[in-house]
Amino acid sequence: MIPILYDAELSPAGKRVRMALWLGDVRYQRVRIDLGLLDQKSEAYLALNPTGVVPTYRDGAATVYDSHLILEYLAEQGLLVLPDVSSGRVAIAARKWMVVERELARLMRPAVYETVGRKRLRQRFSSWDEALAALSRRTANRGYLNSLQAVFEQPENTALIETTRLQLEPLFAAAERILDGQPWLAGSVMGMADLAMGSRLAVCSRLELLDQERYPGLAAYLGRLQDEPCWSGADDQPWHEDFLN
Ligand SMILES: N[C@@H](CCC(=O)N[C@@H](CS)C(=O)NCC(=O)O)C(=O)O
Repeated sequence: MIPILYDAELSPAGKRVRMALWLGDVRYQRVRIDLGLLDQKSEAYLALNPTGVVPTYRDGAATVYDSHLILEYLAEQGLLVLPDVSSGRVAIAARKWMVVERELARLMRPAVYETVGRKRLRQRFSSWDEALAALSRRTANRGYLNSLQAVFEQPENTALIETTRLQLEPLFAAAERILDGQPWLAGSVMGMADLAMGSRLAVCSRLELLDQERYPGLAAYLGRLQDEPCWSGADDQPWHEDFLN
């Protein structure tokens, strides 16, 4: 059976898995989860992945989440030949970057809702009632719905965005220090550490949470990464189908 990747538009977590699948030359089907409609909180999706986020990877009887665990799973399967993977095991140095990425993601989540989250919701729905009617088709859980209602109705909180920028700084600085002496987080060749961090740093930059002028090493790194064939190769994977209609 061909593996399935449940993924969403513009998801950095999905992208890192697609980069790994491209490098491993794995054939798979990409199923679209519409995050704006809360597909990820539907009963059908939560049955696959109770954390209610993308990506999820199904390979025969194995259902694997989150993105870093999927990378480790692919390494274990012998599909990733990378400098920081040996005998199917990901080096601790690379796993530390997985931890850093998770922390970046945790810290910036409220700012993501504050910026693109609110913008997309308001572009899609003209009132909260209209949004609620659509979202309630995916989930009856008031916890999910209430938090989106707050995003929809509240005015922009610019202080939160500034606070997030400051909180992210030590994590950017750690990567900048490493990249001062080597082109990749993994060393002289791109590796698992770069799959773990690259797509997240790109989103930080896109959302203006990472100031490339302040971190020239990260700016150059993002340029190198985007020149790698796996970066664009990951985006070439077409959607096979939508998860829910
Ligand atoms: N630690 C998880 C995080 C995944 C994650 O945050 N996914 C985001 C998209 S990049 C998501 O599905 N957000 C939807 C939501 O929060 O409801 C992983 O790396 O897989």
